[in-house]
Amino acid sequence: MKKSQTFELAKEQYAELDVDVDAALGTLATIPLSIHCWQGDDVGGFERPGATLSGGGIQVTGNYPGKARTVEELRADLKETYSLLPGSHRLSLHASYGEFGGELVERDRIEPRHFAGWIEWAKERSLKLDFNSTFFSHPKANDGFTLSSKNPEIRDFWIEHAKRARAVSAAIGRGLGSSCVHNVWIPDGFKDFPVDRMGHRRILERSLDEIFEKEYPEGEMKDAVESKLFGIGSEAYVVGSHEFYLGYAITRKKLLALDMGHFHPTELVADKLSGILLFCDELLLHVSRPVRWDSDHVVVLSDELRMLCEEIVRSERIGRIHIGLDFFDGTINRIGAWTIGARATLKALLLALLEPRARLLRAEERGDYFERLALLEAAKSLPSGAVWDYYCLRANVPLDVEVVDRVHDYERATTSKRS
Ligand code: RNT
Ligand code: ZN
Repeated sequence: MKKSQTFELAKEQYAELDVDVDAALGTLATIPLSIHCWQGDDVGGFERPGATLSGGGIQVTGNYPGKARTVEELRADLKETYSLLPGSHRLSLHASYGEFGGELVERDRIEPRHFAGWIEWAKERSLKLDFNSTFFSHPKANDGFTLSSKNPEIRDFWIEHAKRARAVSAAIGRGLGSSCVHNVWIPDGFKDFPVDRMGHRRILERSLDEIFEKEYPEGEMKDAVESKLFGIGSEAYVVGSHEFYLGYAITRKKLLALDMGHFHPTELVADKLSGILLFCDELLLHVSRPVRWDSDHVVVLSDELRMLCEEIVRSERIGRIHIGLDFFDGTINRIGAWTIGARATLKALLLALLEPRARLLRAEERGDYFERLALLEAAKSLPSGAVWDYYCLRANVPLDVEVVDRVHDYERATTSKRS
């Protein structure tokens, strides 16, 4: 049977449950993912040749050959990745990925001109960019504190870095005509039980206030703050905890960033959205897959991801929820990793858009929880695969199994040639 026929049959089956498949696909096409640049080179960046991720309580494992070593290689790999994804998506850059022309530009000296090449490149492709300050892989982050450091010299250095990252973000947003989401994540914390929990949090509050003093038009940039439960070396205490940033984001009208790996293992980010959205206008998500800890595994179509996307769709605030990806696996083909994670996220969104929502809601409101459960179970085996395939075909991108050959071809032709 032809793909278009299976799609038509699938549509009929969904229509029986009052689900409008065309409308679902129409909505899906409007949702951009902010693809993280750092899967391409294991969070290395371009500050120094051969830079690797260090410090900051995050880790990449694996030495699969072919990682991007230069900005040109990273751009080529991104181009290949985007060609494997249906829809138009954004790119999330870290400050450490600037083009510094072979010179060592300190983090507190970065300027929009170091990102002009990215802006040009993005413009040519009608791609929009998001940005991140980089508070790790740096000698001034080695003692475990940045913005919440009690040492004013360290603290001021990082405050200046973040101010400049905001200026870069605003330049990006202006240049590309799309507000750039600037995210702040700091690794600050203690390995063992501290005595001055409040002290560091108070310092962080002040540092952030100083960073955000300058206001930029919303159309140019928006700030997000990302919380975390623990990191390697900050097991007992993380300054930027969820409670801290929830309070901060609400009182300062900032975006709260929720990373799926930054909570207790049984906590669901999905459950948090509706509570937070009542008090915060906008959110940033870091879609990730923690395996036992914040391990940043490649995202797959897991229950957690499905539930998250269901809540995004059900909230009816899709336009205000910025969906960023955050995983990095150095043990497998990196273009493959990007593609699997991004496509899994899109699929989860599609499944959520195909939910027989009106019927589910009626069952719930009638108190018929058997019917609610039965419908949720039935929805799992509805022909969403046929809808997804059709969506990919229509967008002129490969089907899931065809991705395998495409990634292997690119590997043979390109990444395997890198030493
Ligand atoms: C770290 C945070 C942060 C980073 C990226 C590289 O735990 O999740 O978002 O992963 O900034
Ligand atoms: Zn994150």
